[in-house]
Amino acid sequence: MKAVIFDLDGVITDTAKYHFQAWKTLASAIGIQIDETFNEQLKGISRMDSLERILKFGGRTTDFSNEEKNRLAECKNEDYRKLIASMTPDDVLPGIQKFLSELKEAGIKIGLASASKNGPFILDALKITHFFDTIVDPAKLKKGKPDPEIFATATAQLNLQPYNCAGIEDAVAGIQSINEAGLFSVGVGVPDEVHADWRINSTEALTLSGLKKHFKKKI
Ligand code: B16
Ligand code: MG
Repeated sequence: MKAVIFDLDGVITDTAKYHFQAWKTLASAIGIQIDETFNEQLKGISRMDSLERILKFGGRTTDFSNEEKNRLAECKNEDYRKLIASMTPDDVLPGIQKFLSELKEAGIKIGLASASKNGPFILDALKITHFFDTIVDPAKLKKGKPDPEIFATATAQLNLQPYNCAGIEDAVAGIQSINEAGLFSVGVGVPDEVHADWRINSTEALTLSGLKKHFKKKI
């Protein structure tokens, strides 16, 4: 195994609660009420695709021009940026800091495959940017998760073949992206109906020895 590619939200830190809060405020301002169950569908989904899903859910798909939709998405992002402004290294999920150190010491490359355009800002706030050998820019992708493009791009940026890499995800769309791109998939708390090569309940279970053991088994 030559590289591990991380998702951000739900794997490195829990920004889902802030995304939810910001989307809930925005949706409610245009007369749509969303709850936590609906929010599960937005995990790993790009900002604009999330807005489209909310509009569809509220039956308002055709009510806004592209310009208005861009403004709505921007409005949500401003709100979201305010909520994440106070993030610190204490917000790194359990086990992640240690796991990143283990990978670094073992000479295994580390990549980020997050749908979030705020990814680099969040890594900085968490003070873990230095661990990353590559970060995919989601603005340059043609298709978002569940399309394999984002994980395939991460491995290509490292000049590695997908089968030599592992990807870690918490969202259904994300794990589908890893599987289709041909990486070894690690699912953190993903529902039983989606396939993950190694299934764990919490990031605390992430260790290099555990990952290597399961990775070898698959090969
Ligand atoms: P932004 P991930 C995703 O992050 C979130 O899960 C998703 O809810 C969000 O809409 C998306 O990033 C885009 O985020 O608005 O900050 O560009 O799970 O792929 O790390
Ligand atoms: Mg995620």
